[in-house]
Amino acid sequence: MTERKVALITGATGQDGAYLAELLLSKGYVVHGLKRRSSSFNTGRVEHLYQDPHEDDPRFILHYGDMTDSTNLIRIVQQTRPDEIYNLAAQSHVQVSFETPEYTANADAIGTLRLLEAIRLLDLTNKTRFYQASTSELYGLVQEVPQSEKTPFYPRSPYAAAKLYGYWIVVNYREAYGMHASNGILFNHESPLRGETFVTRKITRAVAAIRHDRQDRLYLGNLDAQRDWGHAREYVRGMWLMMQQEKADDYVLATGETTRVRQFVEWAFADVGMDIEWRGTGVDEKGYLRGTDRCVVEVDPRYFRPTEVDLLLGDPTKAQTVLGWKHETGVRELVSEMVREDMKLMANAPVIANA
Ligand code: NDP
Ligand code: GDR
Repeated sequence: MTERKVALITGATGQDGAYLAELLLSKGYVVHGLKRRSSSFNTGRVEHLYQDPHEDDPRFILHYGDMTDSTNLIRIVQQTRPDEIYNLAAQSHVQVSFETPEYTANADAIGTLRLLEAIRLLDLTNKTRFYQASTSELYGLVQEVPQSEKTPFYPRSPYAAAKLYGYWIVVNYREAYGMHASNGILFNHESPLRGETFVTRKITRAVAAIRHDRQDRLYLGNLDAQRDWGHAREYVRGMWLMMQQEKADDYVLATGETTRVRQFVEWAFADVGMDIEWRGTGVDEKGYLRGTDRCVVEVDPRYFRPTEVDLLLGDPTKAQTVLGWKHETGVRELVSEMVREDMKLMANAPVIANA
């Protein structure tokens, strides 16, 4: 019998971690995941994969850990001796990174280094392959459209600056030590499992709440930002494909189509048969939003970022050619799936506080 492959996923409780764990389990892997200690349950996205640790030979095992704790990471890598590490854990919210820049650097930048060092210290350089969750946020200030592996980086947030370190330390460990370490430069990818504070999920959740009369308006920031939105389930397959290549390398995963936030909002409300009343771009001298009438979508400057990324549009040609990867779900279909799932959740939710 051939040995099962072993994977370690950091960020296993996040959107991508959940889809990736599902994919790897379906391929016969033993999957170890890192989860953070929290005062309430944070494993909702992987509940369906949960296996009682008392069962014989469990294939999905969660370990407490944190990207800011070297000894913990070294111990988990030592215990699990993975064939593949997928480093998905991160403080992944761009706006929050302006509030918590030092923590974001610690978890996202130095956390990546800690894992690479764990592989090296434990003499696993020739055994363990490494995937780094790099991001289209690295491109930041628009210099070239569409953006490919060759486009220069210009990070526009503490998050992106931390991820820039992560990107380059991965390249360096590949070149310096011959490690099989790859960067997936992934453009935005969403799903019904997306965190509720990212704009797509915030919108689809609000649409469902408004449709069910549980919320009367949706506050948003920059409606003109343009993003290349794909489906998370398809992007985790791209991560896995990168790890199966003989040679490590860096790849863009994107759809090659970009959409404004405003358009996403329009499609989402259209799906539940509602018209939008757009309101307010300013605040009065006291800092209150102008206008008191009931409305559906209102711009609130508190969601503006100190520095914004205006336009992301990826060129996935290399991934198509080398990995044979291509997105399947278009953005319009993605919106409908997310609205449909949030409508179901809202119909079953007892009481929801106004967002
Ligand atoms: P999520 O925010 O949904 O998940 C992040 C995961 O990281 C969660 O499991 C979270 O734990 C965990 N985490 C956060 N901080 C720490 C820490 N200090 N120690 C250990 N675990 C931690 O992100 P996504 O799934 O959307 O993204 C996965 C990765 O891909 C991230 O690195 C993100 O930056 C990157 N990325 C995402 C893109 C996207 O569009 N989704 C695009 C490009 C890159 P908990 O559940 O407890 O919060
Ligand atoms: P992003 O995703 O910053 O691209 O990072 P997010 O959904 O937060 O923002 C996308 C765009 O929408 C604008 N926006 C708002 N954003 C939020 N969150 N809330 C609002 O109310 C709002 N109104 C407008 C933003 O200004 C922005 O332009 C995501 C994360 O998953 C990162 O981890 C990942 O690296 C990148 O995608 C690629």
